[in-house]
Amino acid sequence: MDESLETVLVEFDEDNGIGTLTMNRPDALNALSAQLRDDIVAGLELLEAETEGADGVALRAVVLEGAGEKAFCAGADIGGFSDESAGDTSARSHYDVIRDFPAPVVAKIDGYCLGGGLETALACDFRLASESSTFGFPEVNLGILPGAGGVQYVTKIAGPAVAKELAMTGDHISAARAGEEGIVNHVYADDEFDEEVDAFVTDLAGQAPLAIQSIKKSADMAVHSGLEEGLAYDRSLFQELLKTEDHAEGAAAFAEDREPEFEGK
Ligand code: CO8
Repeated sequence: MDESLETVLVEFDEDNGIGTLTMNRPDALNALSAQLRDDIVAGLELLEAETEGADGVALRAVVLEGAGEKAFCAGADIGGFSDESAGDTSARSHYDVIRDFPAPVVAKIDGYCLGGGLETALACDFRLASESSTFGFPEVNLGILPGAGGVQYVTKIAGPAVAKELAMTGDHISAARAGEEGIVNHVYADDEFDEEVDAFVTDLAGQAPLAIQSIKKSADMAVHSGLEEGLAYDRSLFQELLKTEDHAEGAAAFAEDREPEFEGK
């Protein structure tokens, strides 16, 4: 499948189950206009609809990337602040849709990752960055704060001092520093970036999809629940996974000393 929405390109590779969404406003460094935010949601819905109903789980992972050479995303579209829904917190946002999406979403970050762009990356399950990427919350320079959970998430990941430094200074930090602080999972050399990301996502897409879905739910639960509640939730997920064909396949493959072939059943 290859679809072109107004500001997002959508691809699905049936061979490996990997979907790709490309934010496609390179002249504006992929700034999040209302159209782009809507198209990210529409693109994810399209991927989900196109792949459902097949035998097992066809969509195994989604890569979210930015078009052009300079940016993953430079944040909210500054020109569109006053007349659109950038501050509307009532609607289900693209951040919510990414967080709740059944397949893991990997932010492939090559260049600027700022403001709402960093918050978009933080809504993803993984952040993989090229070494020349830069990160920051420049909102303070506009007299606002990162309104889509940026301070909350960075505080949980890296502690309040790092979150306050980013959000109060508006300074950019390097990919290396973002890696040290745990804000990104991996930082790769620029000339190896595409191939390293491909390898990471291909591995992810080959894992048992129902287990992956449960692990996503479990980790997200841990962010906002108490330990007892989280442990009970994990026990119920575990009992469900024990009943799946994927579990039987994983155990059989181990016993037979071969690679498992998971179908998401
Ligand atoms: N919005 C709109 N256009 C942008 C944005 C943006 N955020 N960032 C860059 N552009 C445009 C520029 O205007 C320029 O357009 P043109 O060529 O027509 O003049 C083009 O992209 C290229 O940009 P530059 O020439 O500035 O490129 P540089 O390499 O010199 O600089 C920077 C790159 C450092 C990224 C610089 O463009 C910059 O500082 N951009 C603004 C970044 C910013 O402040 N982002 C935060 C916005 S606020 C936000 O994200 C809040 C989210 C809250 C969500 C709340 C939900 C409830």
